[in-house]
Amino acid sequence: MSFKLTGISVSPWVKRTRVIMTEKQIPYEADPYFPMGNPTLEFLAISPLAKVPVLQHDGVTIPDSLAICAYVEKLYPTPAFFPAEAADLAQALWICEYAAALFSNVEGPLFTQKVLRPLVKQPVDEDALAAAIEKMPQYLAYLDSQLADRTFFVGEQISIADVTVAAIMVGLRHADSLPDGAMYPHLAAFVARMHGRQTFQDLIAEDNAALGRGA
Ligand SMILES: N[C@@H](CCC(=O)N[C@@H](CS)C(=O)NCC(=O)O)C(=O)O
Repeated sequence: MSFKLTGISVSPWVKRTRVIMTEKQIPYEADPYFPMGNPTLEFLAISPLAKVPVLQHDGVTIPDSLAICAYVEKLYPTPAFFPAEAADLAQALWICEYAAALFSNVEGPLFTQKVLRPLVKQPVDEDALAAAIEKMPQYLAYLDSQLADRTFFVGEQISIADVTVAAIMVGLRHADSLPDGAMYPHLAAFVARMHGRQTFQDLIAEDNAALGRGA
């Protein structure tokens, strides 16, 4: 049965799903739809919150990226992205939750103001931009402290936590706001490593094309 993934991959939530499906070598059809606050009735029927991504597979419809990642993990257990050990799994999911707050409070507003609005020739909301910039250090410092000298956020191998943080960091990359290596050395090195993976390289190139930017 084929997999269909709806959602433009500039979205970090679509991106984390695509990275994990690609790393698991699951073939899928990508439909780069974005509702832009004005979803079609057809889209609402598969995504009640009007958000991307949505996965459709074998009569199952899943309108949330974490649920999608958990679903494909069950179907294709290797390579694993959900840690097996209880405390590690809890920590990985917590980092995902923390990254969601980084998305809502920092990356989303920054990306909207610094990338999307100029792209569609809308004025930048300077207050929204300043609020996001003000909140950014606390998030970056916490993530840096959670990594410390380790390669990955949890355990010895890549997990959903790493993919999620790195996916959100792609938005900061597009907004020229990546963590400063002098202030957040662990996080900056982590982002460089993660964005150097082929799966991220390919999606960053796809973003650049969608955003009308050079590589
Ligand atoms: N918890 C959801 C969040 C998805 C989400 O926020 N998607 C945004 C794009 S990044 C969206 O679809 N927004 C729709 C809109 O703004 O119209 C998930 O992980 O899938």
